[in-house]
Amino acid sequence: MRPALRRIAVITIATAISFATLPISAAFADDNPATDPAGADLVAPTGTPVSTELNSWPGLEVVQTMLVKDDVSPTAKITRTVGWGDGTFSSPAADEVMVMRHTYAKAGVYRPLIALTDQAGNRAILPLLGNGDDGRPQALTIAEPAFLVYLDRTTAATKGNLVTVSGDIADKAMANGAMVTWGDGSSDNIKHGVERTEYAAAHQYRTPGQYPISITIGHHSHPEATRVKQLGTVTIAEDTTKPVLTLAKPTKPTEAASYRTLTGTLTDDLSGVDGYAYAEAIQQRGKLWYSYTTNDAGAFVWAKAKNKADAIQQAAPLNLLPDANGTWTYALAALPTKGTLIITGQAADRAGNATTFSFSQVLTK
Ligand SMILES: [Ca+2]
Ligand SMILES: [Ca+2]
Repeated sequence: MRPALRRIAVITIATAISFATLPISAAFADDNPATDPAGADLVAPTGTPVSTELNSWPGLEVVQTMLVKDDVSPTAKITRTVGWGDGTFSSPAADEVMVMRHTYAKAGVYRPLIALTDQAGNRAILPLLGNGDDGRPQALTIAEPAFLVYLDRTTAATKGNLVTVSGDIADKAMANGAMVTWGDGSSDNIKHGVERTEYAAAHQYRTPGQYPISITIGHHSHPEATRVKQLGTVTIAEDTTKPVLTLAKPTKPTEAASYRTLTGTLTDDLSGVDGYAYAEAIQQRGKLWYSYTTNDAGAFVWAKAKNKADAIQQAAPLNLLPDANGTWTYALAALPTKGTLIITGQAADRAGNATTFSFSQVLTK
């Protein structure tokens, strides 16, 4: 124990942090003569951080905990004063594991200190957050979250099309996830990993209009605390035009073999064709009706039906997938035969505008 050196250190720190509210006598209290009788309390209490918050937002309460012990004085007799570094001080309850709460009003980098004094007046002034890897007192950074590094989003779309928001949330003091609010009453939670903070979300609007989009995040250790970032509006345009769905008539339309591969077009001028599109094929052979459908084994066959309505009902919907040019093809696994071939089709654009076609042809060979 080197009381003289400790006193100098105490005075230096106390001066640096303007520990003005501490009684001056306390700063010298551990400068007792080394001639104290054996068993006297000569050692100042210790304070070990248990859990610390190193990042937070202005106006949000931070919680720091510290284990406080002394070699002689009981825990309840150790006095404590916290200097938060923003000009305010507090005297937390004298628990062994001491919970300290403070709300910083302003952004800044703070290095809070704590003074622990035992019954004999030995006092230690310690960094409240302990020392970092560099041996220096750890700092607490209070800042509004620079949480949104904005990357990309849709600003205009046609009804039915997906509006996307994607970016990177760059803040250590953020939630495990964030939420996109689309402005039409709906929202989507965004999940991301501990290290990766990229986010992406997509939404489909039902009604044309202008919608404000925002991102909300919560603090990682205070989920109830949120910050909202307005991203601006997206404009959704109406689409009232039907898609165009056609079936190409074969060059030899009366020959069954011409229908080995059906082909046609599916296009839409606005929202796009990814609503739904399918065709169905039935056939009348004399008085009998057949439908192109699957059997119990899952293979496509021409199956006998009771009547025309039954044939329509049991016909399999054949999905039509247009390529980038709007051309679709569909290969039939089984050819029709002589008789009347009826092919119908239905499609809708992304906005829900529907269209149909009906094709009828007598096959003679
Ligand atoms: Ca002591
Ligand atoms: Ca359309």
